Amino acid sequence: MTKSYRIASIPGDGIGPEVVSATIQVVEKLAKTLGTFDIDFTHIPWGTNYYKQHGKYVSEDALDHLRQFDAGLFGAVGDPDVPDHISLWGLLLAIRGPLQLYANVRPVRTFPGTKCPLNTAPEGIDWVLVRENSEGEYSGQGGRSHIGQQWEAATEVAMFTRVGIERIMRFAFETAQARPRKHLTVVTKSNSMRNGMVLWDEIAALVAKDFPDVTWDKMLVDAMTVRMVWKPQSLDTIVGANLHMDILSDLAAGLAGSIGVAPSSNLDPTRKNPSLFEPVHGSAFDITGKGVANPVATFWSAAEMLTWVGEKDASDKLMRAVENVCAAGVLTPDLGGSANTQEVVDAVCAEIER
Ligand code: GGG
Repeated sequence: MTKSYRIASIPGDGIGPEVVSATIQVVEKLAKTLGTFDIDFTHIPWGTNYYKQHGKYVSEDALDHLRQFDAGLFGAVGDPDVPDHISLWGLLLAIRGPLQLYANVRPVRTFPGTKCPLNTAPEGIDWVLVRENSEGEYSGQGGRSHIGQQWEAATEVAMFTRVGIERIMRFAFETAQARPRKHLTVVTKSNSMRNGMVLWDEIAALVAKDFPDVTWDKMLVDAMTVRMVWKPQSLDTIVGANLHMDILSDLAAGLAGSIGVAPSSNLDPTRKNPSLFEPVHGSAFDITGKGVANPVATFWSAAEMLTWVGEKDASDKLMRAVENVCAAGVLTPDLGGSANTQEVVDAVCAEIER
């Protein structure tokens, strides 16, 4: 029997609608060509326009609504008219935390036909970054006092729990174990942050005992930035806290080629809730509406989504098509090419049909 998937499509702001619409065209072409599964995208209009009309970024029943789907495909959030912390907490963080999408997986790879812009890794980069996605600096703990006074104070508490660290550590070791090199680097800042980060170190050492076939090491986040630039081949799978990995994953994407190709998966590994797939990049207002946004990060996010729901062959076919198109030089300007978004879509669709 042909399997059917219901996907929530949340294009959001800026270039989000452009890259999500590009991806729907490509995934629908894939489903039609293969004929092995059906996929149905339902448009959900959450984002800054919705906020301007309704005073909130998502509907009242947002979480229950999302639970009706097999997965979500998200574009971007952020708009010059609204402070970034309002839009991010109103939309993305309002979904990730409550749905317990605690594992944010960000693979980074140099694509055929592209190269590392700074030439730090002439042979290309191939890493998987695992970002703890539910606590740490993004747990929403803290506040402001003495507002407007000289000694106004603001705290942003990095909150970590044993359960939260252990589940992401286990997930990261499993991810490393499934890759050929079986190597994990645990990133902390346990010299200056002497509570939460020390707990990370302790739990890493405990969980490592259950994975004797995985080699692992640990790095302070500041030193890690240097290692990523100077010794990229020494790294494979990398795990760290929410803020650290938010920053390192942008660096990784920039080193490997372009943030325009970097995907991410917000996973609930228990599968109680639908997972959400999105490009790493944001709304990119400088290029919104120009038709030149790179859709590859969202294509790759959709490929990760297909793997997650159980359509690995379709996912592999999509990635092969994207790689062939890149290798043939059909690249958007962020990768040094001159193709526009629709030309990349058309080239990938043609490649899928071949
Ligand atoms: N497509 C992802 C997006 O719009 N990201 C905006 C952003 O600032 N994200 C921060 C985060 O991933 O925590």
